[in-house]
Amino acid sequence: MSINYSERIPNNVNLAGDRTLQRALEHWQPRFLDWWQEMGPSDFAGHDVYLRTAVGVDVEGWASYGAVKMPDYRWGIFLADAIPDRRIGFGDMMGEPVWQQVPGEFRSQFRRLIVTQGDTEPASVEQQRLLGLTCPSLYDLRNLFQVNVEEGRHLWAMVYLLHAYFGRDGREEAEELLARHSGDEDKPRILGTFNEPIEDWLSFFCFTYFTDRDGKYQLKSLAESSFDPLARTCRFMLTEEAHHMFVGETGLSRVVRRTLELMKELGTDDPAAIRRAGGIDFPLLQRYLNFWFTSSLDLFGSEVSSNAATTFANGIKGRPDEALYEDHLCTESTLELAVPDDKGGVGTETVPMRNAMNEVARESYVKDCEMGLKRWNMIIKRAGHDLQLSLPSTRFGRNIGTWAGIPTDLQGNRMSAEDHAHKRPQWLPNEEDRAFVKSLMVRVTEPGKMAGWLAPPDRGINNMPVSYEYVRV
Ligand code: BYC
Ligand code: FE
Ligand code: FE
Repeated sequence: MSINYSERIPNNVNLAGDRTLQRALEHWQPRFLDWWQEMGPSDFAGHDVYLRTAVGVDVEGWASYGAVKMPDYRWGIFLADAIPDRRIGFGDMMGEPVWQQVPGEFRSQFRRLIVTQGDTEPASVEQQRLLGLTCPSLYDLRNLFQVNVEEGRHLWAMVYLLHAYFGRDGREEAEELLARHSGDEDKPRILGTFNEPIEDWLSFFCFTYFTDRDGKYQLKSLAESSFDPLARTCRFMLTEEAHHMFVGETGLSRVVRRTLELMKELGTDDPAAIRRAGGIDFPLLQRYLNFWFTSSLDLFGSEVSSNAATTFANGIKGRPDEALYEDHLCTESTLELAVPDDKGGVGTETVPMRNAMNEVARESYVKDCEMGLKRWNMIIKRAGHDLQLSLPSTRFGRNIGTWAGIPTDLQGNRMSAEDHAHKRPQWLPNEEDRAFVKSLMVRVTEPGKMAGWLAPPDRGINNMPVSYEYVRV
């Protein structure tokens, strides 16, 4: 069904055909707008931003581009087209028709997952609220706002499901999604990474590279769900998500390229010299990568999880790209996990596959993360340097799961807590790093100009030149 933009809430779910639901969502809409004004991007409400808006749900040509003031963005409800005769693809009910309603016995599990997914979307907007004030270029400012409005729409996607399929407690959860806030002492967001501050653009690029990519993998898992409206919502969200990770990957590439330029100009890779010239040295970049990668690993949950086993068995949440696996039941298979042994080393434990589904998803995610590193390392190598960026061990710096709170080095070797505390400033962003990065954050708003720590992008948005005025006063 095509998207209807003549309604107050644009949608392709025939909202006008269900007056009660439509009224409930129209009641939530002004609260969302209040939240956007209060917690969303600061200072730029009156600016024209060159944004893309969804106009269809086909993979090709689903977006139109044009100048929009963010508060006028048409947030709506868009589901990918239904797949005729779709069947459950994994778990105990494999092969049965998918569900158009939530089965009563799985209601609370679905609600928990949808609320958790929904919570991350506005959280990220809150985390990025002040970044516009220090944008490195108008091109980047526009990308930030594109990501922000789409995360706002992802919130709409989950709120639609809560309202349409969960009745009164769904409506209450939708209110709570606007009441919890990132980093709030009393009412924080649900998952760890979404309470971490994002106060500089290096963190923003790391977040969109690593944390939006967790979004990709979680959405892929939920796109396999037997609850068809959830699967269809997530399938469409994934098409939007690609741009968020593009912002992260190209942002970090541009940091690398700019640093290499400075190294060439200065004839040295000395971090102090690079900092004096206003660039981001590679050891510092590596520490930021370590932090955001590690934090995002936690978002997959514990390696051994009864929640994961239950949601897989019940067809609620599959593995990312379930079709790539041969065995969709996983009743007999097992996974070997690296676990801390009692001699201060690393041992192994064999766990039933269903309980290890979080780890299976995390492993796919790590492989995907490595692609960017390969690309950045290629750029570094081509410039004639031996230095390589890398991802730390998945055992390093964890706060969730088997390795939570266990001190290891970047390779995952265990070590004493004292030794770890001593080395930590070399491995994770330290006070000095943060202060330095902060000092680089100056606002650049002349069309086509870039801040000194960042190379320009290869091309603009939607075939527009890099020097296009992407955000206009
Ligand atoms: N921080 O059995 P466990 C995105 C909790 S990102 C805090 O280990 P389970 C986006 C867990 O909630 C994608 N708490 O794990 C990106 C549970 O608590 P309850 C977001 C954590 O349940 C950028 C307890 O520990 N989507 O879209 O198998 C910008 C035991 O859990 C954490 C989803 O996450 C943590 N890191 O799996 C914008 C998908 N990890 O319930 C957007 C929906 C675990 O016992 N969520 N806990 O009180 C899920 O699938 C699952 O809830 C999780 C955890 C994968 C998160
Ligand atoms: Fe999202
Ligand atoms: Fe995203």
